[in-house]
Amino acid sequence: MDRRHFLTISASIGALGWLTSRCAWAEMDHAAHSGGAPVTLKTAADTPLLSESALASGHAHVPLAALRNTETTPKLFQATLTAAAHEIELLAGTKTPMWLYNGQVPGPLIEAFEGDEVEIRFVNQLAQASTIHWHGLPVPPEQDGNPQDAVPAGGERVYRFKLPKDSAGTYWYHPHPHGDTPEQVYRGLAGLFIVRSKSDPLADFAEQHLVISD
Ligand SMILES: [Cu+2]
Repeated sequence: MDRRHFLTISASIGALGWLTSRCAWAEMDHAAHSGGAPVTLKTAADTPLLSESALASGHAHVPLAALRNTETTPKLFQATLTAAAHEIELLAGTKTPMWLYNGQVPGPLIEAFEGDEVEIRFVNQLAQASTIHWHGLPVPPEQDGNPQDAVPAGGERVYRFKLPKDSAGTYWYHPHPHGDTPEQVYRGLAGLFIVRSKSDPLADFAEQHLVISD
């Protein structure tokens, strides 16, 4: 990896990490001001922090698992995202309860092209209402998982939108129900959405996708 490439990747990771944490905090702030259920976060006083050596390190980076397109028709991306509670072994021997899309942390990576039609069936197996908000994507309001369009616990719906020309970029998706957005995001519901261009001038660059959460 040459230095320039490294800087490019660092800049992308930095921007995404910043975006993710900034949005999560903005959502918490929003919930605090909109009369949503109070958000109670455990503090270090409740739960001691892990030692630095408790987490795995030194391993090769594992690529993000992609959401498989179940449709063979060209220019159509069709798949299902199911939000549900899971227990994940982030630490060997310890089960951590999380709420996840398709059981994956982070949620599956969605990759599609400008001009594609996207149809994502959302199955809500959480015990509370939820939505999927396509953060930053140019999506019609009624398809953008806004709080007024919540999918009830046990319900489902299909989100349909077309990825317009010049929308190529790195985005993320997350729940956006009224009042419960912070809890659903910090329990693990979030994933990357990459829109590609057929004429990407940087297509030959190697990529590595990281999702940074806290
Ligand atoms: Cu957002």
